[in-house]
Amino acid sequence: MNIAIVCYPTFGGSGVVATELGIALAKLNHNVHFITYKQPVRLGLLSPNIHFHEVNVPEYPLFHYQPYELALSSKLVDTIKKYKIDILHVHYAIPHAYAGYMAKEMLAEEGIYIPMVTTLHGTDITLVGNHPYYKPAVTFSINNSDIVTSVSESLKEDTLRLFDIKKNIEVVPNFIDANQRKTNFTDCQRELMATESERIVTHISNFRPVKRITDIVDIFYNIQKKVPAKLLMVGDGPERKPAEQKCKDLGIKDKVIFLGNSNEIDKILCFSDLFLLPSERESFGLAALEAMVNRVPVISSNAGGIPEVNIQGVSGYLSDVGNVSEMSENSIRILQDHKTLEKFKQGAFDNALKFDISAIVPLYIDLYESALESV
Ligand code: GMT
Repeated sequence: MNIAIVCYPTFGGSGVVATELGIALAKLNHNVHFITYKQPVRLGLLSPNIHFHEVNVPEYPLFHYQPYELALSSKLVDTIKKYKIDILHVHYAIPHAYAGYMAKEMLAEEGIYIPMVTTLHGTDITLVGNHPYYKPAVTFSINNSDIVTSVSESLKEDTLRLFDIKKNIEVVPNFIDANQRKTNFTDCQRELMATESERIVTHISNFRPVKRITDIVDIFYNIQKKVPAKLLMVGDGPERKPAEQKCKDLGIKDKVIFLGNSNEIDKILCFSDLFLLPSERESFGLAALEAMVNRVPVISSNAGGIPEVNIQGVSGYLSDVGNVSEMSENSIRILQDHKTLEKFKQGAFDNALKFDISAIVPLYIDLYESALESV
């Protein structure tokens, strides 16, 4: 198949999933065309099966907001015609499903029919899309997609509760490639980050308020009082500065390393002992799954779809949002002795295998085929 994928190219979960899916489809000999404003961060070298088409938005001083949706839908029309695209897969409803719908309509005028699969990722439904300013357009573009998927049962329920949806929503969970991790596992340079006796606690996100970054600092503050430890904070965003200040105020700044955005997530996770994800909301928690496949147990909140990914007492522990003291106690329980830590590391890895790419990518291919049959 010739498949066009529209996604955000930045360090967000939806862009990562879209990119990994495209790479997997290309390995299965499909032609994959990424259409977005920058080459996606997880997309390495382009290959004969992987193409990238940049959406350019010319600056015009009259416009307070430059019309990205317009440029994207025009680029979609051109690319779909030029490369004879069979299927359009848009990740994140805003504004991708809306631009995709417009492209479909323009192509229909020329007698070209292209099915559109829309994957809902989380904040496009629970935070941004639900805003009254966006809601009618988001509802319209979901209802006018040929196939709609969500990354968890929880997100499906949220979508049906918050929007007037007339379409069936298929749940296709996010995934990891367990095999790829095994082969990359040789250059784990733990000694660069901590001493032999210290445990390494890690958090990875875009540091937005929904991630409750200050809870992470509080949990770590409690951990390091009982267990020698370092905290690695990976990513960047509005909550980073306040978190750095809080570490200074608590006198733990020497034990916390802010690494900024990184493309070397697996390298960092391979020497981590515990992953913290106390989010206010989380449709899935891809970062937690990436931790688990690297044998890192997870202490998380029980928000949204996280309970579908992190299993209580097996791959880690879950608590109510904001219950910092319970999250701290559970972290210490996992970290305090080697035997318990090893048990949770194995539990995390075994649990991650349920989400291996080999089980999930065929689900998308089946959906593409059924969308094409309906043409
Ligand atoms: O939450 C983020 O940091 C990024 C965001 C995105 O839209 O890229 O992530 C959402 O999609 C991910 C991939 O499906 C999910 O794993 C995240 O749970 C989801 N984030 C939220 O729901 C807050």
